[in-house]
Amino acid sequence: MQEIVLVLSLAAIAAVAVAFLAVLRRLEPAAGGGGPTGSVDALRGRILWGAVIAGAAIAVATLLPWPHAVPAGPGVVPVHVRASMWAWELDRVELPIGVPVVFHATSTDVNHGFGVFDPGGRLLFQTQAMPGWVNKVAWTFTEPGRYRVLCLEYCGLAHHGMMAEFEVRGTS
Ligand SMILES: [Cu+2]
Repeated sequence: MQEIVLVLSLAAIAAVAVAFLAVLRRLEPAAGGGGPTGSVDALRGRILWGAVIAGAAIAVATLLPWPHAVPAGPGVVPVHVRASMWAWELDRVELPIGVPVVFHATSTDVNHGFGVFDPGGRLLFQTQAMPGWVNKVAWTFTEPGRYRVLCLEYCGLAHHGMMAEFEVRGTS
């Protein structure tokens, strides 16, 4: 499903780009080109293409590593997360340090935001917990301690009380 959405999005982006380029090609050069207006147009064009290239570079750099592969295999610890108004169910509450952990998050009712906070209260990562869908998010813990799960998507009256905890311990 996500691959279909990606392909459709890329096709739509390509269609918009083709239309944009077709309009650019049909534009007539400024009257009396070469004069002051021509140089302003040339500068505008350089700024536009500079912005396009910078935007593409920033988008790619912030999406790395690509393509967001979720680790799998015998060394990976799976944790199944089920959200419902207004509680979290995790099938493991003790997790190891230094090993990839993959959280499989889903919901039994409405959308919830699965957010994991370190012992200092800093948000480490989050994903949506959605009914009828499993979102996977991978994390390798580096510090022991008690971590908290909070809901980051408003889901009703007791949303603020929707929390859980798990312990991260060294493997030795
Ligand atoms: Cu909520």
